[in-house]
This record gives sequence, C-alpha cells and structure tokens, in this order.
Amino acid sequence: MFTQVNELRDRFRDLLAKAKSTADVEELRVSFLGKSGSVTGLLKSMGGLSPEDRKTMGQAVNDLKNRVAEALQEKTEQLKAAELQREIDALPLFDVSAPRDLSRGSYHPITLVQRQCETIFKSMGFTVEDYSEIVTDYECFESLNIPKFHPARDMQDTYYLENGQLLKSQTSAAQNAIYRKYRDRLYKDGTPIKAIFPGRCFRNESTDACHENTFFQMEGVMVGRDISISNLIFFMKTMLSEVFRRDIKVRLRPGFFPFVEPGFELDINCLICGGEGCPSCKHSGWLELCPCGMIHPNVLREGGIDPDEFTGFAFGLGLTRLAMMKYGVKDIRDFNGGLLENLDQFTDDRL
Ligand code: FA5
Repeated sequence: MFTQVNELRDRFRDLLAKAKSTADVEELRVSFLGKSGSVTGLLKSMGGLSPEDRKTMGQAVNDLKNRVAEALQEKTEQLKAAELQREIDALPLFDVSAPRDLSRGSYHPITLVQRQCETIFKSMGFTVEDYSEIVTDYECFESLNIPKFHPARDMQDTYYLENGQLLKSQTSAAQNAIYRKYRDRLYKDGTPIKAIFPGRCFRNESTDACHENTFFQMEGVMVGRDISISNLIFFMKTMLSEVFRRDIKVRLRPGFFPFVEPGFELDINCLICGGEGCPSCKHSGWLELCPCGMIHPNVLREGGIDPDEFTGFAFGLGLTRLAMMKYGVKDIRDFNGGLLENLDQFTDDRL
C-alpha cells in the first residue's frame, strides 16, 4: 500500500506541474481529494488492514492528503497572481503627467447658460454678485415684505437647519444685502444699482418634468431715479433675444409676489413642443420663466433706500428652465442626473 501512496504522490506532482489555470487545479483537487478521489479511495480501502498497519498507513495517507491540499492551495495562489498580472499588463498605460484630453470634459449646460447671461448683463453695466446658499429667515423672507406667518410663505417651502437658518428658496434672498452694499454710492452720485446674482435655490416640493428640489435662478435688480416698467421690459427682451438668438414669443401677465408692486409673470412659449402643450410646460404651451416687477417700497426701505426718491425693478430668472428651453431638454431632472452622455453634448462658442 505504501507503493500506492508513493505512486499517487508522484502522479500528483506531475499533474500539478502541468496545471495551467485555476480551473485545472480545481479539477485536480476533485480527482485527488473529492468524495471519489484517489486519496479518499486509499483511506476507504484501509478497512482490511491490521490495526498496526492501519495506524502507519493512516498516517502516511493523511500526510499525503495534507501535502496535496497545501500544494493545491499554493498553486492556486500562484496562478491567481499570474492571472491578475496578465490583466494588469493588458491595461492601457496611463501617464499622469500627460496633458489632459479636454475633449473628455465639458461645462454643465446650466453653467453655460449662466455665463452667457452674465456676459449679456455685464455688457449692459450690471455687476455679478455671489451670495451664500444658507441664509437667514430675515434675508429670505422678512426683508422681502414677507413677515412671519404671512400666507405668501406657503408658496415656497424649503429646508431648515437646526439653528433656524435655511437653504435659500429664491435668489431674492440677496436683495437686501445688495441694496445695503451699493446704497451709499447711489446717494452720493446717483449711480444706479445694477446687479445680478445667480445662485442655487432649494425647495421642499415634489419633482416633475419642470420642477426640481434644487435648481438655479438668477436675480437681477436695478434701482435709481425714474426707473420704470419700460426699463424692465427692455432688459428682459434684450436678454432673451441674446440668449436664444432668434425671435421668442413671450407673454407678460400679472403675478403676485409680496416684494414687487406691480408684479408680473414673464412666460416663454414652450420651445420643447412649440406651444402645443407637453409635460415640460405642464401642457399649457407656456413656461413660467422670469417673474418680475417694480420693487415694493417696503423692500427698498428695508434696504436703506428711500422709495420716494428712488424706484427700481427686480426679476428672478429661472436659469435651469432657461437651460431646458435653450438646449431642448425635456425633463429638468436630467440636469442633476449625472449622465455624461446627457451633459457633455452642449457647448457655447462664446465661452
Ligand atoms: C421667485 O422665486 C421670486 N423670487 C422671483 C422674483 C424675483 C419675482 C424678483 C419678482 C421679483 P418663483 O417661485 O415663481 O419666484 O420662481 C422663479 C422662477 O424660478 C420660476 O419662474 C421658475 O423658472 C424657477 N423655478 C421655481 N421653482 C422651481 C423649481 N422647483 N424647479 C425649477 N425651477 C423653478
């Protein structure tokens, strides 16, 4: 029987040396150590031996069994490492110092539209202001003629921090700070305040094809002597014709916002369906794009400006919706979706 053990050991060595893959090794394991394997068969065949022979043979076969198991384990690890190395060798070389392939990155469509609007308004003498995303209740509501418990608060629910601050629901939240920043110059030499402030807004509301809980607006204000609705309409028309570079149908209708009087809704004919009605425009053919109006005297007063001396207009352009219309994006949620195939197809030759 010892001869059998030796023969088995030699045969195993030969076969193991020939194994080329982890699958070959597994096959060997089954044929030697499996239920009907050769080593298992030897163990079973020891029943007819004397107790002494069984003891010696048992030790020899168990020894063989352990060595076979160890050798199989070692070979598997070697083959796995070699297989991994082959996969690594097959990978294309990546040179971190190589110049970046710019064709693989792009601006987000909202960034494109935002920059385009900034360029247009800068060319008309507006400054571009930055403002935080976390604001106080005063900035977002009270300074805008929306006192605590005013029903107009129901129009914009947002996300509150434990310390009472909130994620701004509208870029109008920056109005008060802008009036305070520029009012001295306004009083000193009458230079009108002309500012835009783009920014991310947040609303706690259900999403659909034209509503997101996180979206971009761009606020604009102009305050000076004798500023009227005609100025407002001029700037809105100029901006839209520059952005779309073609004739766009718009409509102005009365709208209520506590911080403007009179207030308007400026709607744009839906460019996704051409005005026929679709989910992007809630089947109305029109898309609310840019509410606006003449700044309410209370809001000017709160910003340290005398409404008997100065007047102004304000607008709150829905930048994300503008990007939808400009690029024909049917569902607003695609902008936050992160799918590069969706996002990297837009360019603007003026950037
Ligand atoms: C406002 O936020 C006012 N602050 C705008 C304003 C400014 C009025 C200055 C008067 C003077 P409204 O809630 O309608 O208004 O939002 C303005 C625009 O932001 C909308 O026309 C729309 O284009 C966009 N908008 C509003 N909510 C969402 C939303 N959930 N998802 C995407 N865009 C939105």
